Amino acid sequence: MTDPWWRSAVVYQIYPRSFADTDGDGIGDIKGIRRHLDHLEWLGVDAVWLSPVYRSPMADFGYDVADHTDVDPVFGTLDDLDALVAEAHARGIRVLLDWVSNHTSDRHPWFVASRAGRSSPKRDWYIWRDGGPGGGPPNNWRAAFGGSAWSWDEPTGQWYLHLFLPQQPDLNWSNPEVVEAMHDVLRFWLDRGIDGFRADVVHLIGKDPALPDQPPHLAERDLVGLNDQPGTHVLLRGIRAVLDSYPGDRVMVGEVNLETAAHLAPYYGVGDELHLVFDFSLLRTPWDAAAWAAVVRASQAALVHDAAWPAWVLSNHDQVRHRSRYGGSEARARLAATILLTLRGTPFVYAGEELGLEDAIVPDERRVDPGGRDGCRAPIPWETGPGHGWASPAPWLPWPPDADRRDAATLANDPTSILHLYRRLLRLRRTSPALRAGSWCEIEAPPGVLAYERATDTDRRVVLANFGDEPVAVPFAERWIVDLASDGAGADHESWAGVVDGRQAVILRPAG
Ligand code: TEU
Repeated sequence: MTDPWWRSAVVYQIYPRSFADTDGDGIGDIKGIRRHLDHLEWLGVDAVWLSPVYRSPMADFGYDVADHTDVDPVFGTLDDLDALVAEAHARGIRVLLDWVSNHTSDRHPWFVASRAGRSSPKRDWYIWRDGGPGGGPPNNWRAAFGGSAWSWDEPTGQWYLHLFLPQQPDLNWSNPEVVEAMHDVLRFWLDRGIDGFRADVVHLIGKDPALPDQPPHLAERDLVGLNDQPGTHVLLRGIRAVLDSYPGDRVMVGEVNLETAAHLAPYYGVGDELHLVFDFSLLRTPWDAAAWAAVVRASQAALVHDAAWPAWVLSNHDQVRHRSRYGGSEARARLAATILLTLRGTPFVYAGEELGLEDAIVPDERRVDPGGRDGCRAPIPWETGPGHGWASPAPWLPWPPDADRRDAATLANDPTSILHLYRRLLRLRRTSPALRAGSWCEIEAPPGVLAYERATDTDRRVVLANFGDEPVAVPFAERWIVDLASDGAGADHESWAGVVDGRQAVILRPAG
């Protein structure tokens, strides 16, 4: 059996609002994505994941879905989306959609019906409860963006649960009608040729039926204990069965926001739950070789089942971009990209990281996200000059720093740019079985250097990443050739001199 495509893929995340605007409203649209497929093909990505493009009141910029089977007019039409899928497929690029599994918009017809009355046939599609003993919320759960996770509905005299905004009521997945309706949403898109989904906070769908209070020591943190429920696994098996009933290795990558790889492993089941589970550990790891090594080791130790293939992430639309997290250093961003794209697992690249973008500085009066995540959602600069290739010179968020020098066109013309580094890394992965599918094994190196080998029976690569600022000698008995250096220094394909420079990563292959 050959490996499914997604095990050797590089997936590129597009936040459609911020990608490219063609109609001049300052908001990115689907036509904008179509216009830049050349960039994606040239870069060499295998698949794109689009953050939500469904009809939405945009309280959470699309993560509040009001119609799962139509496109919001701000992004275009269903025809535009079909055209995008066809054009991407023609270039060998697969398309994943975001499937917002845990909640809908409060304007979704399901919730409108649910809140219409206690005897509504859809009442039980969401999570309604009477007040607690003192008349307050039913329990002490907090919503992700602050405040209680419960809102009072005056006309029907009950509270409804929302782990995110009040405009995002949680679906009741213990109701089989909800399960069926959400499976139908998947089928709608699978029938249209969508290659898979990124499942938003999918670990939250199974809830402890008792809805117990959060233990006080966890009260201000994510609802980890309460969110990691056995019932979720039953639901994930049902979801998996829907995908696997289609040909073509459709994929479900789950956003499971739990602490460690050990928490993530059960979400793969025995190859009968999620195909991939994001590991966000690197997003939380300081700039330290030993800490990075510990993260990768923990993943290796936890994901022991054959079907449990890692999925690595450095940046996304919820977190400060990694170059900003690393103090703005492009050298560090290059080193991190070299690791991301040579680890064992499926890497996810967030649009703009290939340009080395930092978060935008967003003045208070321009902040729009209830979760404070505007900076990493700054528009992508495609060209120099006003508008940077956007149809409107004034997009919905400010441009990222250096937009005039970090636009895609400028960097494409500079073979030493970070954009070319990403492209070379993607090519190298394609041509190296070891990098695509090989084992991962840490090798001994001086402190401050993360060193590992990727190997199959026929191919071997060594990666050395020097997190420090000074050159470090790494003695090896064998002779090695430099496949690629993250800073582009020295001629590639030369014999390796045995020293890795400060803030440099190198990929080596055996000589001869
Ligand atoms: O995010 C889930 C989530 O819990 C976080 O990443 C959260 O946004 C972060 O902790 C706040 O700093 C997913 C989506 O990626 C996010 O954009 C949505 O807002 C959220 O679910 C609700 O759908």
